[in-house]
Amino acid sequence: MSLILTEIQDVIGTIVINHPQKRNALSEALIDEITTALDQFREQNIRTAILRAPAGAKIWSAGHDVSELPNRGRDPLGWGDSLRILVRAIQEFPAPVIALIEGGVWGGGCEVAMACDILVATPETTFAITPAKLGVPYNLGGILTLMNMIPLPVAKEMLFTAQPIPATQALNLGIINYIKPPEEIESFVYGLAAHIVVNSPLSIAVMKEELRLLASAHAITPELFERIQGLRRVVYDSHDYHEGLSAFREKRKPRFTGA
Ligand code: LCV
Repeated sequence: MSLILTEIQDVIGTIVINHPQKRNALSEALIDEITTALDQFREQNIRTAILRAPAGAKIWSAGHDVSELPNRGRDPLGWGDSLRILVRAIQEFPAPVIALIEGGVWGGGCEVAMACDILVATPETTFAITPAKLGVPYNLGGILTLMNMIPLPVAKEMLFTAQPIPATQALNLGIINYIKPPEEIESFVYGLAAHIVVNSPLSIAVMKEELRLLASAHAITPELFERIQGLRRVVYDSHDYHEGLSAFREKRKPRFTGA
């Protein structure tokens, strides 16, 4: 059974993440379908892609599929992790990707939404960044995304509390471009796409790539990289990481000890 739906209208392609039973948790299978759809859109010269959940969804995405996170001792968010593959596929897609967001966006779902080029959300949308809830060592790419999008004190608050922020706050922070009511969001987003697709796709593709390269152009020494990876390793080797995953699977509150 397909976990997404796709639709093409002229040069606008839509991907609907459609696995409500698991609240659109981003499993490897689901991500594989999205990246395959993006590859097809690329071949079909799609000039704007729209990534959304079904109309009226209460959860846009519950984030990483926690049941697929590796056990203690292995980096859960490494380069080859499927969520990172999806983030790169969106960032490297040679046309704008608009996130049409309804409902809660959790953990890795925030990274996927923030990888999109333009974000439009309904008033009920919330964003929660959750690694601390699970005992997960957040990766450098994820941290950098936050640092590029959110003022540092807010990024810290979101990371440390793991509590959702409302759409109005996300708008004030510039994380999202617009808030639109559910009955208007679709026509608004397709109207935005219509403005994009009449412009030069080559010019847009190059500007998107320029922005991606410049936004990630942070000098980092081997020593700094190894130090951060060493710090992260302490977390994914820890009892806390094991406890976070166990608690999620057993549907109970975690008892973190800091060890
Ligand atoms: C697998 C799920 C999930 C899920 N995975 O429905 O960025 S990081 O570091 O944090 C990264 C590692 C990450 O992204 O981690 C995931 C972060 N996500 C969360 O913390 C959200 C976890 N989910 C929830 O809190 C709730 O499910 C929400 C509030 C999204 C929806 O609540 P609701 O009452 O509507 P249920 O909790 O009953 O979930 C329905 C089914 O979806 C599964 C969940 O286990 C349940 O499965 P069963 O029907 O088999 O019991 N599910 C939800 N989220 N991230 N599975």
